[in-house]
Amino acid sequence: MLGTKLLLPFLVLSGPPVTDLKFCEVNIHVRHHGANDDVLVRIWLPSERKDWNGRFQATGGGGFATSLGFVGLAPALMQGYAAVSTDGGHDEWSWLSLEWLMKPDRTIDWALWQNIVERSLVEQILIGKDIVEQYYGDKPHHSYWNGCSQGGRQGYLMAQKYPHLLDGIMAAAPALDLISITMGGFWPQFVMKNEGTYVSNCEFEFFAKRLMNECDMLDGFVDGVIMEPDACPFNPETLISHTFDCHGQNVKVTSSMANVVRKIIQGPHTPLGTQLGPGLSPGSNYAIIANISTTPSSTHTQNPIALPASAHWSWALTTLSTDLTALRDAGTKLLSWHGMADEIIPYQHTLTYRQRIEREMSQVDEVYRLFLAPGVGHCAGGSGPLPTNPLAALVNWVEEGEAPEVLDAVVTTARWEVLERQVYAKKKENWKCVSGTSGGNGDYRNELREQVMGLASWMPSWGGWRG
Ligand SMILES: [Ca+2]
Repeated sequence: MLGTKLLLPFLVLSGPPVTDLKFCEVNIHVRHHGANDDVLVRIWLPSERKDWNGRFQATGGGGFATSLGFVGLAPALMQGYAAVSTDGGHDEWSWLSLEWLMKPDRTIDWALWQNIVERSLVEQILIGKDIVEQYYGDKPHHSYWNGCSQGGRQGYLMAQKYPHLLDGIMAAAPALDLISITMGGFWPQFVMKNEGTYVSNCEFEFFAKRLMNECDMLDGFVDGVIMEPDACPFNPETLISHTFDCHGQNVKVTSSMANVVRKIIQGPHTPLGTQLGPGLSPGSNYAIIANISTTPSSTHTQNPIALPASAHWSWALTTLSTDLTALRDAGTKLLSWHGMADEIIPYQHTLTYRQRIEREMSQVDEVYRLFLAPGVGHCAGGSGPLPTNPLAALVNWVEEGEAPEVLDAVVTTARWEVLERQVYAKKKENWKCVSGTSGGNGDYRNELREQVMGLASWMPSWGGWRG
């Protein structure tokens, strides 16, 4: 396939169409014994050997898509990789739907589920590497995983169970626990229904602006980015009786509205106060999952993201094993990052996983590095500096032995200035106990952290911005 013109959704937003990619596409169909499936494995190979960087890249999925097809393949090809994706035997664009999981008799097709959970991920690597060798006559000198969200989860699965197939794994904003993430996604809608108060997107925007006004400067920069969202002491109840304008209508903050916002930020608790999952991080976009539309007559309508999950089958997607022995033994590196304003998968899920690893394994940073990107949304977006090429940092770590301490990132300001920034690694040695005197500036951080996160002794110490 020569000179193919592609319009990649995410590149359309930030640059011109991708044109003139020169590559060979190999499509292989796999069928499994005892399963009624037809799995497409698609390999893109730079047409000419001189254009191949000698590396292999397996691309991950998103939502309930096993991989993203050309959306993942084209960027890899542009950087000289031979790359592979797989549809897992189902609709490649079913990001939010699991309709493909149902057999005609409405029972679950466990063979297809097995594909997205694990089987097709492994097979695409084995098949892809073999095709690369057949095409060029040489094996790739290094192999990588690259994915975000579902693709991030898949990367963590590779790290936990199949690290020997890869030299490096780039896994961003991983969906490590589908049930918890889905329950968290319904939490704002649940809170509003329980309270009988539906806070519209416009009304949320008022709270979000006041929150940003209060917490933006805590990190020393008024830039629309909150570097430590957990330290933001915003209390929506201080805004009760304040009035503001929403589409020409005067709105007065009620105690019920403030209660809704507080609960959404705090996240779900048991009746005894045990935290069941993180809330929506201060600074993230509430309109995605706390999405309430309004009409001119002020009718408020809930618009939940219909993300399916059930304990009956979601357990298979749970990728929380803390045994990274195989990763260490294989010498494979896991580089991960997560936006701290992620509006779909709160970054605390990944941070908690990392902290569990730190409790069970020594010298974690030798094989696994996590970067938290302040102000960045799910895989991209938000107002914070977005890591520009974490895969390149991983390659440098794997092939040159230079473990990344920072990820280069860029942010476009409200005045369309493009600024270069760096996102720092969340290393254990970067954490320190912070003391404070009662009533002094900053001691609320410890108190809040103890209450909300249960992290009595530890808090991150950010090095601040550079560049
Ligand atoms: Ca700031």
